[in-house]
Amino acid sequence: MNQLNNPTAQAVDNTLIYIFGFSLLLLLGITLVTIYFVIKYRRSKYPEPTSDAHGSWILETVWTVLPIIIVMTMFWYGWTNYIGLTQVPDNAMEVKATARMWSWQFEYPDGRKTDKLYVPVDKPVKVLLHSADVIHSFFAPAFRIKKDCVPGMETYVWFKATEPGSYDVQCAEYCGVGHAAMLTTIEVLPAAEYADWAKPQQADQEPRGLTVLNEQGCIGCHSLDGSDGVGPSLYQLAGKEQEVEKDGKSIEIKIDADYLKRSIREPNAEIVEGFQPMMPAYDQSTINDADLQAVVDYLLGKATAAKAGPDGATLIKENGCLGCHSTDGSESIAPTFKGLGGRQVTVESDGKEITITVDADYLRRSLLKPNADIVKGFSPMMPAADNLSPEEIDAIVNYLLKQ
Ligand code: HEC
Ligand code: HEC
Ligand SMILES: [Cu+2]
Repeated sequence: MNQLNNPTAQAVDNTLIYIFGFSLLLLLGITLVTIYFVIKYRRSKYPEPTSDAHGSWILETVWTVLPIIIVMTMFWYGWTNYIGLTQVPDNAMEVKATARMWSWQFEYPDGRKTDKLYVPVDKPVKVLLHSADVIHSFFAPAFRIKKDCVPGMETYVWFKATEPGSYDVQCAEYCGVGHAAMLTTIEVLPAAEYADWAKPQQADQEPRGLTVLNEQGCIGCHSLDGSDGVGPSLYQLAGKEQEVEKDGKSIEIKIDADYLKRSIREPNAEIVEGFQPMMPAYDQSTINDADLQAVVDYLLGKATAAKAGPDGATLIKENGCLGCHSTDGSESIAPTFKGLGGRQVTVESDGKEITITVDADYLRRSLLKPNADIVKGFSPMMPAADNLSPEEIDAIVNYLLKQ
């Protein structure tokens, strides 16, 4: 709570100060006048009433009209500022927030998911609030915004941060044993840093094979888009039949990893029909075996698939698993993930107690049908991970097996 000059905080604070200011003024004024009269007209000094007033229309009008004006301005002030909290500026960026026992997940328009809310400074943000289970409440004190997240219903809040920083978000609706831990932050980044954060991470994830092709100048003779140059295009080679000249004879070869490795290490062993034998040989000292493998994987279309796959460590963070499970061995409401692969667990299955060694099947079942086997000593409160794709489930299972 280090900054309050943002629009929503100002709206709420101004209304509060206005109402509180008048209340304080009236409290002090009335108390002081009361004390003054009590002392001044005390009985020892004036045993008999001294005044004989029978009414004053001026006084009555003033003390009726003045309070009406005061409470009506309080209402007007409160009303307009409340409306301001519900009217989202047109240029607002939308983020979907999902509350679940006991974590927050934020989903951005490009599909990216995080457990903290990342936003650029000086940009209005509309947060669409959802709940995956019970009622939670999104409370960001620095922006003076608080709204319930209700299952089956969409609510929203908006805010605009005017200074970079990290601002607390807390669940403000008691939602079970993990409620107090249902904390996260709004990370407000300077515009340039946010753009950096939001840009697709393509550059970093370029497959190694492609990097080698560029670095070694292969692209000077080979295209990657299907057009032939000095050498044949390296586009979609996997499984292709290639006419080559080998020992003076023309034969047909099916392109596979061995053939590709040979084409690079000894390009003159087989010459592709229609091309000159002018490709230089690349030996171990130029392209080592690991890079050769990376190039071959890339040319066979394997590298990209492996790279783009979801990552288990990120998935368990994004999907709120760490709201209940730990990775450091500590246990409260749910078993820890530490040492899970190969662990012996005692579970209750159809009312019987059985001991199981944790393997991929068991983990998959735990995720998709968490109530089929209940780990002994814990309550059946794990939600089914049925919002995850099969690839994501696999990635999580592989990750958990290695814990
Ligand atoms: C000076 C131009 C040149 C350079 C540089 C070059 N090549 Fe070649 N490459 C060729 C030619 C010409 C052929 C076809 C004749 C042959 O088979 O040797 C060829 C054939 C190939 C083939 C067989 C393609 C097929 O369709 O069967 C592969 C694979 C290949 N090159 C990969 C590479 C890689 C990887 C590099 C970089 C490490 C590279 N080339 C660098 C000229 C080049
Ligand atoms: C609301 C709390 C909660 C959340 C969120 C949660 N779990 Fe669980 N999980 C539990 C509890 C409690 C158990 C033990 C009882 C049972 O077996 O159902 C459990 C059991 C498991 C088990 C079996 C563990 C063992 O020791 O045999 C696995 C695996 C698991 N959870 C993975 C996950 C993953 C992955 C996620 C995120 C997609 C997740 N859980 C989200 C509460 C939770
Ligand atoms: Cu909550």
